[in-house]
Amino acid sequence: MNGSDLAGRVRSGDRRALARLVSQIESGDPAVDPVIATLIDSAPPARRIGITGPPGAGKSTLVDAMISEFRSSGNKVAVLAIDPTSPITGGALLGDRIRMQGHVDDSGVYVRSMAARGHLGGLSLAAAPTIAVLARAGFDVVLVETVGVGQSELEIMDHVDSVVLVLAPGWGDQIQADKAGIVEIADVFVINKGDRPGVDVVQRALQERLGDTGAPILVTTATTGEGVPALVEVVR
Ligand SMILES: Nc1nc2c(ncn2[C@@H]2O[C@H](COP(=O)(O)OP(=O)(O)O)[C@@H](O)[C@H]2O)c(=O)[nH]1
Ligand SMILES: [Mg+2]
Repeated sequence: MNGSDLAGRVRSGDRRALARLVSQIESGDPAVDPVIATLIDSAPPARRIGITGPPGAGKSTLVDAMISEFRSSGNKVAVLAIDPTSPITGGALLGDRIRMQGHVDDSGVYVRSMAARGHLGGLSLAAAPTIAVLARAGFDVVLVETVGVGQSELEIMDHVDSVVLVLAPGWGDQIQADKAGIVEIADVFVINKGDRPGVDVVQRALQERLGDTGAPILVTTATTGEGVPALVEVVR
């Protein structure tokens, strides 16, 4: 298959072609560069939404609930889940896949995991073209989940249209510290685990930090889906 054939197949929604292309990107194969260029030239990107925040805040659960919400209005959704704690594909990545398992039989949903370690030249070198490709592969929305801790995770957020920072009760101090600078790059703020005590503490810490920037602060309970329609309304 030549490059333009592969690009055409990816655009038409051929999942096997898409999976192959992403694997080639991950392995650093330079042969894919013209294919990516063709895809980028072929169409404007789908809506790209970054979901970031500390480990355990409920990002993957929230992504799963967002998928359901997007699907209920007929949108096709691709997910790129990136986990820096996983050496290859184990650990939390497996958990993320299980969390999004409810959508495996849905042809309108595509979930791809990517381990953060082991990418020559840095994670965003593989993530950026993958996001570009997913955004031209027949989906309406691309959700990118990263753990908001390191510099490379932050860099990935340069490649999305909108950044959602997910926090949970107990993470108020994280807002003050924020060594990575994630608060600056986020457009939308979510306090997840709305069913747990301490939402108001995080809310106040966020309001103090954000001042009157007008950035939306939403409360969700990802496990029940509460607040998720409002979130999707803001980011779509
Ligand atoms: N009580 C409660 N637990 C939640 C909520 N959202 C996620 N969790 C739980 O929090 C844990 C971490 O969730 P996960 O989505 O893996 O977080 P991630 O590391 O940010 O991706 C899991 O046990 C989830 O079931 C929520 O809204 N309420
Ligand atoms: Mg996760």
